[in-house]
Amino acid sequence: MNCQRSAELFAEAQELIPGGVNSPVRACRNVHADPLFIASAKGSHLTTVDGEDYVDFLGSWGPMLVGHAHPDVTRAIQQAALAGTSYGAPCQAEVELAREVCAALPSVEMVRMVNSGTEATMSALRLARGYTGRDKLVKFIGGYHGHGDAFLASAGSGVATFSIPGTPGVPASTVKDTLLAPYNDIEAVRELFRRNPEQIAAVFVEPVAGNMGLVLPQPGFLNGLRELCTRYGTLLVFDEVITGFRLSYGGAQGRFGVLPDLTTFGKIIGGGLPVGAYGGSSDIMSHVAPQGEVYQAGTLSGNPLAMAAGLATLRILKNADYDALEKRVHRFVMDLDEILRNKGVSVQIPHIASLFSIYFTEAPIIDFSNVQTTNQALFESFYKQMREQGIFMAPSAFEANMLSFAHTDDDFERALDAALRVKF
Ligand code: HOZ
Repeated sequence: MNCQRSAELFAEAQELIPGGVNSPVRACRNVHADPLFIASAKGSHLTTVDGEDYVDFLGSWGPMLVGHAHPDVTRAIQQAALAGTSYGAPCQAEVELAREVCAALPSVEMVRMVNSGTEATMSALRLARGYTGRDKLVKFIGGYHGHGDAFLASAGSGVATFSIPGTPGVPASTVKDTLLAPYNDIEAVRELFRRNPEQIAAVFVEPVAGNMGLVLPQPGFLNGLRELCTRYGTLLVFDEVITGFRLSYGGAQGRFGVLPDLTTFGKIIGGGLPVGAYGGSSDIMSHVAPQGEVYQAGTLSGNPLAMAAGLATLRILKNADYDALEKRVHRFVMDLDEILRNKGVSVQIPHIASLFSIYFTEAPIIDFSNVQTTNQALFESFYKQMREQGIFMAPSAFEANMLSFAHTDDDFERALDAALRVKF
């Protein structure tokens, strides 16, 4: 594949933007590749500035569940733009999107729109602290909830990808209240509660972990968290920034039947525009200013373009056949697994709904310590050879691939053909 123009732009970008990118993982450093610069995207495909076509398995890290440039979404954005791009005053689309979100998730009676998943989790943490009058939070090792200070202890995503131990700039006093447990380890969480009774404001969890690669919750884990939080008066916060509207229309909570106290959203609810949100019961959400005293604000929150894109996306998803997509993804993963095993490598490909990750290991993946022992050299080799053949995948073993309703059988075939040609 020709990458010459991408390389030129990357060289220029590195003079102007730290690392040449506006978000670390996309720099592809840990797989020793340069990023591809994208000129356009349509459906399940990306076209680079060099005019090369790629099947997109990354989906912009999650938002593109209906595919790129879906005509309904594009039209909604165009119409909204003609009516002005920001008012700093309420608009009807905010109410409509809030109604749609509340209708989709029984645990959410009120929702506040923000501009990113990071903002959503930071705001949810403040609300949980304000509501409970407690300071501590529990998060899971390898779990990622955006780049808010309190969450950057043993975080996943880029923090894991680049093995950043603790981020300079985050005061020790800020993370001292962040308690850590291994993902899927309910006993460890129980112990944290025993040692810190009446001090834990919230347990933050990705109901399916998607930022240490994909790690599925073990049976009983989410229910166990629900029971502990209820017993200790702690808020259970599901970070559904990745899983919201993806695992099912009702998110991971709809799929697993475990209801959190607060939910954070991002990605899909903005239809590819910058949106995040957090929501929960009216009782808890009424503590947010100006109804309550927990302050949180944003000039572009509820932005009319972003609301229009989110609404159009949810309207498509409401009638989408999630089961059919999951079956197609499952078949693809099974075929890929067989192809790779026939090459003599050990591989695990956990998958659920339209998400999957590839780990080169024989050991089952239960938590971040398992992910850390996977073979990174094999991952790098696989990633590069797939990319060279036009398959654009998550550029880190600590991230998940995110497929869409736009992926065709041809796309899957092309990826399987590419995998057949990979040499280890
Ligand atoms: N936080 C994203 C991965 N989990 C990365 C987003 C990006 O680099 O665009």
